[in-house]
Amino acid sequence: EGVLPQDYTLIKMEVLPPFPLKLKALEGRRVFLAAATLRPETMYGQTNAWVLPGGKYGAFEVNGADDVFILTERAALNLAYQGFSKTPKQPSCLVELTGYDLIGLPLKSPLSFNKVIYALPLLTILTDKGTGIVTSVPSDAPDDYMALWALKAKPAFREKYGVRDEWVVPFEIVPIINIPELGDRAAEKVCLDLKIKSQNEKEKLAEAKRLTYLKGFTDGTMLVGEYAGMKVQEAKPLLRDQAHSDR
Ligand code: A2H
Repeated sequence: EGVLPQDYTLIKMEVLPPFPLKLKALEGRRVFLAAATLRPETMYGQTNAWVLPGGKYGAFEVNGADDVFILTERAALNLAYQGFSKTPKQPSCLVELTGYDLIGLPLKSPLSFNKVIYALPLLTILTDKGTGIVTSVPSDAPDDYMALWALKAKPAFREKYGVRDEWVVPFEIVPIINIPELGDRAAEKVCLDLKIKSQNEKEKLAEAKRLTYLKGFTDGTMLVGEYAGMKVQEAKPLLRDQAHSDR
Protein backbone atom coordinates (compact mmCIF):
# COMPACT_ATOMS: atom_id res chain seq x y z
CA GLU A 1 0.00 0.00 0.00
CA GLY A 2 1.39 3.39 -1.01
CA VAL A 3 1.00 6.80 0.57
CA LEU A 4 -2.08 7.40 -1.52
CA PRO A 5 -4.18 4.23 -1.44
CA GLN A 6 -6.84 3.65 -4.05
CA ASP A 7 -9.66 5.10 -1.95
CA TYR A 8 -8.11 8.54 -1.55
CA THR A 9 -9.28 11.42 -3.68
CA LEU A 10 -6.89 14.30 -4.17
CA ILE A 11 -8.54 17.69 -3.63
CA LYS A 12 -6.79 20.65 -5.25
CA MET A 13 -7.19 23.88 -3.29
CA GLU A 14 -5.87 26.81 -5.32
CA VAL A 15 -3.71 29.35 -3.50
CA LEU A 16 -5.12 32.82 -4.24
CA PRO A 17 -2.73 35.62 -5.22
CA PRO A 18 -1.01 37.80 -4.22
CA PHE A 19 1.50 35.20 -2.96
CA PRO A 20 3.51 35.76 0.23
CA LEU A 21 7.29 36.27 -0.07
CA LYS A 22 8.06 32.58 0.41
CA LEU A 23 5.97 31.72 -2.69
CA LYS A 24 6.94 34.71 -4.86
CA ALA A 25 9.04 32.51 -7.17
CA LEU A 26 5.80 30.71 -8.14
CA GLU A 27 3.90 33.82 -9.20
CA GLY A 28 2.13 33.38 -12.53
CA ARG A 29 1.61 29.66 -12.01
CA ARG A 30 -1.38 27.85 -10.58
CA VAL A 31 -0.39 26.66 -7.11
CA PHE A 32 -2.52 24.19 -5.14
CA LEU A 33 -2.51 22.71 -1.67
CA ALA A 34 -3.31 19.07 -2.42
CA ALA A 35 -5.36 17.29 0.27
CA ALA A 36 -6.09 13.56 0.44
CA THR A 37 -9.63 12.63 1.48
CA LEU A 38 -11.74 9.49 1.84
CA ARG A 39 -14.93 11.55 1.60
CA PRO A 40 -15.09 13.44 -1.73
CA GLU A 41 -18.87 13.76 -1.24
CA THR A 42 -18.32 16.09 1.74
CA MET A 43 -16.35 18.75 -0.12
CA TYR A 44 -19.32 21.17 -0.19
CA GLY A 45 -18.84 21.65 3.56
CA GLN A 46 -15.18 22.67 3.69
CA THR A 47 -14.43 25.46 6.20
CA ASN A 48 -10.62 25.44 6.10
CA ALA A 49 -7.57 23.29 5.37
CA TRP A 50 -5.19 21.82 7.97
CA VAL A 51 -1.40 21.84 7.88
CA LEU A 52 1.18 20.66 10.43
CA PRO A 53 3.05 23.80 11.55
CA GLY A 54 6.46 22.13 11.92
CA GLY A 55 5.88 19.73 9.02
CA LYS A 56 8.15 19.77 5.96
CA TYR A 57 6.40 20.46 2.69
CA GLY A 58 7.49 21.42 -0.80
CA ALA A 59 6.07 23.02 -3.94
CA PHE A 60 6.35 20.41 -6.69
CA GLU A 61 5.93 20.62 -10.45
CA VAL A 62 3.38 18.17 -11.77
CA ASN A 63 2.81 16.62 -15.13
CA GLY A 64 1.63 18.49 -18.16
CA ALA A 65 0.34 21.86 -17.05
CA ASP A 66 2.14 24.65 -15.27
CA ASP A 67 0.47 23.46 -12.09
CA VAL A 68 2.33 23.27 -8.81
CA PHE A 69 1.24 21.05 -5.89
CA ILE A 70 2.17 21.78 -2.28
CA LEU A 71 2.43 18.56 -0.26
CA THR A 72 4.99 16.44 1.62
CA GLU A 73 8.03 15.13 -0.22
CA ARG A 74 6.88 11.60 0.52
CA ALA A 75 3.56 12.21 -1.23
CA ALA A 76 5.36 13.94 -4.14
CA LEU A 77 7.55 10.86 -4.59
CA ASN A 78 4.50 8.64 -4.51
CA LEU A 79 2.72 10.76 -7.12
CA ALA A 80 5.88 10.78 -9.26
CA TYR A 81 5.80 6.97 -9.27
CA GLN A 82 2.16 7.16 -10.34
CA GLY A 83 3.24 9.28 -13.31
CA PHE A 84 2.27 12.72 -12.02
CA SER A 85 5.66 14.43 -11.90
CA LYS A 86 7.19 16.57 -14.65
CA THR A 87 10.24 14.27 -14.56
CA PRO A 88 9.33 10.55 -14.44
CA LYS A 89 9.68 8.94 -11.02
CA GLN A 90 11.40 12.03 -9.67
CA PRO A 91 9.70 14.81 -7.74
CA SER A 92 10.76 18.24 -8.95
CA CYS A 93 10.77 20.62 -5.97
CA LEU A 94 10.64 24.34 -6.72
CA VAL A 95 10.47 25.67 -3.14
CA GLU A 96 11.00 23.99 0.23
CA LEU A 97 8.37 24.99 2.79
CA THR A 98 7.19 24.29 6.32
CA GLY A 99 3.64 24.31 7.62
CA TYR A 100 4.32 27.73 9.19
CA ASP A 101 4.76 29.14 5.66
CA LEU A 102 1.30 27.82 4.72
CA ILE A 103 -0.77 29.03 7.71
CA GLY A 104 -3.13 31.80 6.58
CA LEU A 105 -2.91 31.11 2.84
CA PRO A 106 -6.29 31.94 1.23
CA LEU A 107 -7.57 29.01 -0.82
CA LYS A 108 -10.26 28.38 -3.39
CA SER A 109 -11.51 24.82 -3.22
CA PRO A 110 -13.78 23.14 -5.77
CA LEU A 111 -17.39 22.57 -4.61
CA SER A 112 -16.93 24.37 -1.28
CA PHE A 113 -19.78 26.74 -0.41
CA ASN A 114 -17.24 28.97 1.33
CA LYS A 115 -15.64 30.79 -1.60
CA VAL A 116 -12.39 31.42 0.28
CA ILE A 117 -11.04 29.21 3.05
CA TYR A 118 -7.74 29.41 4.95
CA ALA A 119 -4.91 27.05 5.85
CA LEU A 120 -4.85 26.58 9.63
CA PRO A 121 -2.59 24.70 12.06
CA LEU A 122 -3.37 21.17 13.27
CA LEU A 123 -0.92 19.35 15.51
CA THR A 124 -2.32 15.84 15.02
CA ILE A 125 -1.51 15.64 11.29
CA LEU A 126 0.59 12.61 10.46
CA THR A 127 3.40 13.28 7.98
CA ASP A 128 3.47 9.71 6.70
CA LYS A 129 -0.18 9.65 5.64
CA GLY A 130 -1.85 11.13 2.55
CA THR A 131 -0.27 14.40 1.46
CA GLY A 132 0.20 15.94 4.94
CA ILE A 133 -2.55 18.42 3.97
CA VAL A 134 -6.10 17.75 5.17
CA THR A 135 -9.24 19.49 4.06
CA SER A 136 -11.59 20.27 6.94
CA VAL A 137 -15.29 19.38 7.00
CA PRO A 138 -16.57 19.92 10.57
CA SER A 139 -20.12 18.81 9.72
CA ASP A 140 -19.01 15.22 9.04
CA ALA A 141 -15.48 14.73 10.41
CA PRO A 142 -15.14 14.52 14.22
CA ASP A 143 -11.42 15.42 14.04
CA ASP A 144 -12.18 18.55 12.02
CA TYR A 145 -15.09 19.51 14.27
CA MET A 146 -13.01 19.28 17.48
CA ALA A 147 -10.01 21.05 15.94
CA LEU A 148 -12.01 23.96 14.53
CA TRP A 149 -13.90 24.27 17.80
CA ALA A 150 -10.58 24.45 19.71
CA LEU A 151 -9.21 27.18 17.44
CA LYS A 152 -12.45 29.16 17.75
CA ALA A 153 -12.63 28.79 21.54
CA LYS A 154 -8.97 29.58 22.29
CA PRO A 155 -7.63 32.99 21.20
CA ALA A 156 -4.27 32.11 22.82
CA PHE A 157 -3.94 29.10 20.53
CA ARG A 158 -4.67 31.28 17.49
CA GLU A 159 -2.13 33.86 18.66
CA LYS A 160 0.58 31.26 19.17
CA TYR A 161 0.38 30.26 15.51
CA GLY A 162 -0.26 33.73 14.06
CA VAL A 163 -3.83 32.83 13.08
CA ARG A 164 -6.01 35.87 12.47
CA ASP A 165 -9.56 35.86 13.84
CA GLU A 166 -11.06 36.39 10.38
CA TRP A 167 -9.53 33.10 9.13
CA VAL A 168 -11.51 31.15 11.78
CA VAL A 169 -14.29 33.00 13.58
CA PRO A 170 -16.69 33.57 10.64
CA PHE A 171 -16.65 29.90 9.59
CA GLU A 172 -19.65 27.85 10.73
CA ILE A 173 -20.65 24.24 10.19
CA VAL A 174 -22.26 23.77 6.75
CA PRO A 175 -24.94 21.00 6.78
CA ILE A 176 -24.40 18.83 3.68
CA ILE A 177 -25.50 15.28 4.55
CA ASN A 178 -28.46 14.00 6.57
CA ILE A 179 -28.09 10.80 8.58
CA PRO A 180 -31.38 9.52 10.10
CA GLU A 181 -30.09 9.01 13.67
CA LEU A 182 -27.46 11.75 13.62
CA GLY A 183 -29.05 14.70 11.81
CA ASP A 184 -27.26 17.08 9.47
CA ARG A 185 -24.30 17.93 11.74
CA ALA A 186 -23.33 14.34 12.47
CA ALA A 187 -19.80 15.04 13.71
CA GLU A 188 -20.98 17.63 16.22
CA LYS A 189 -23.77 15.34 17.50
CA VAL A 190 -21.47 12.35 17.95
CA CYS A 191 -18.79 14.45 19.71
CA LEU A 192 -21.43 15.84 22.08
CA ASP A 193 -23.03 12.41 22.67
CA LEU A 194 -19.64 10.88 23.50
CA LYS A 195 -18.76 13.96 25.61
CA ILE A 196 -15.49 14.50 23.77
CA LYS A 197 -13.73 17.52 25.28
CA SER A 198 -10.56 17.76 23.21
CA GLN A 199 -8.68 16.53 20.14
CA ASN A 200 -6.47 14.48 22.42
CA GLU A 201 -9.17 11.98 23.44
CA LYS A 202 -7.92 9.54 20.82
CA GLU A 203 -10.07 6.52 21.69
CA LYS A 204 -13.34 8.43 21.88
CA LEU A 205 -12.51 10.23 18.64
CA ALA A 206 -11.80 6.93 16.92
CA GLU A 207 -15.23 5.72 18.03
CA ALA A 208 -16.83 8.99 16.84
CA LYS A 209 -15.15 8.57 13.44
CA ARG A 210 -16.29 4.98 13.18
CA LEU A 211 -19.91 5.90 13.94
CA THR A 212 -20.16 8.87 11.58
CA TYR A 213 -18.27 7.18 8.77
CA LEU A 214 -20.31 3.97 8.88
CA LYS A 215 -23.74 5.59 9.26
CA GLY A 216 -22.90 8.38 6.83
CA PHE A 217 -21.98 5.88 4.16
CA THR A 218 -24.80 3.39 4.67
CA ASP A 219 -27.70 5.69 5.64
CA GLY A 220 -26.65 9.21 4.61
CA THR A 221 -28.46 11.33 2.03
CA MET A 222 -26.95 14.32 0.21
CA LEU A 223 -28.69 17.59 1.15
CA VAL A 224 -26.88 19.86 -1.30
CA GLY A 225 -25.17 20.08 -4.65
CA GLU A 226 -25.67 18.38 -7.98
CA TYR A 227 -26.70 15.11 -6.29
CA ALA A 228 -29.00 16.50 -3.58
CA GLY A 229 -31.52 13.84 -2.54
CA MET A 230 -29.23 10.98 -3.60
CA LYS A 231 -27.80 8.42 -1.18
CA VAL A 232 -24.18 9.08 -0.14
CA GLN A 233 -23.26 5.62 -1.42
CA GLU A 234 -24.35 6.58 -4.91
CA ALA A 235 -23.09 10.17 -4.92
CA LYS A 236 -19.64 9.29 -3.60
CA PRO A 237 -18.24 7.59 -6.74
CA LEU A 238 -19.74 10.31 -8.96
CA LEU A 239 -18.06 13.09 -6.97
CA ARG A 240 -14.83 11.09 -6.79
CA ASP A 241 -14.74 10.76 -10.59
CA GLN A 242 -15.46 14.46 -10.93
CA ALA A 243 -12.46 15.32 -8.73
CA HIS A 244 -10.22 12.85 -10.58
CA SER A 245 -11.08 14.14 -14.04
CA ASP A 246 -10.23 17.61 -12.73
CA ARG A 247 -6.66 16.52 -12.04
B1 A2H B 1 -10.99 12.70 5.68
P1 A2H B 1 -7.25 6.93 6.89
CL1 A2H B 1 -15.71 14.50 6.20
N1 A2H B 1 -3.07 13.19 9.06
O1 A2H B 1 -11.39 13.77 4.74
C1 A2H B 1 -4.27 13.11 9.68
N2 A2H B 1 -5.44 12.91 9.04
C2 A2H B 1 -5.39 12.78 7.71
C3 A2H B 1 -4.18 12.86 6.97
C4 A2H B 1 -2.98 13.08 7.72
N3 A2H B 1 -1.79 13.17 7.11
N4 A2H B 1 -4.45 12.71 5.67
C5 A2H B 1 -5.78 12.55 5.57
N5 A2H B 1 -6.36 12.60 6.80
C6 A2H B 1 -7.79 12.48 7.14
C7 A2H B 1 -12.69 14.35 5.07
C8 A2H B 1 -13.25 13.38 6.07
C9 A2H B 1 -12.31 12.44 6.45
C10 A2H B 1 -14.54 13.34 6.61
C11 A2H B 1 -14.85 12.34 7.50
C12 A2H B 1 -13.91 11.40 7.89
C13 A2H B 1 -12.61 11.44 7.35
C14 A2H B 1 -12.51 15.74 5.61
N6 A2H B 1 -11.49 15.85 6.58
O2 A2H B 1 -11.64 10.55 7.69
O3 A2H B 1 -6.73 6.68 8.28
C15 A2H B 1 -8.71 12.84 6.01
O4 A2H B 1 -9.97 13.25 6.53
C16 A2H B 1 -11.93 9.63 8.73
C17 A2H B 1 -10.74 8.76 9.04
O5 A2H B 1 -6.17 6.93 5.84
C18 A2H B 1 -8.99 11.52 5.29
O6 A2H B 1 -10.38 11.60 4.93
O7 A2H B 1 -8.38 6.07 6.58
C19 A2H B 1 -8.74 10.48 6.36
O8 A2H B 1 -8.02 11.12 7.43
C20 A2H B 1 -7.91 9.30 5.89
O9 A2H B 1 -7.80 8.43 6.98
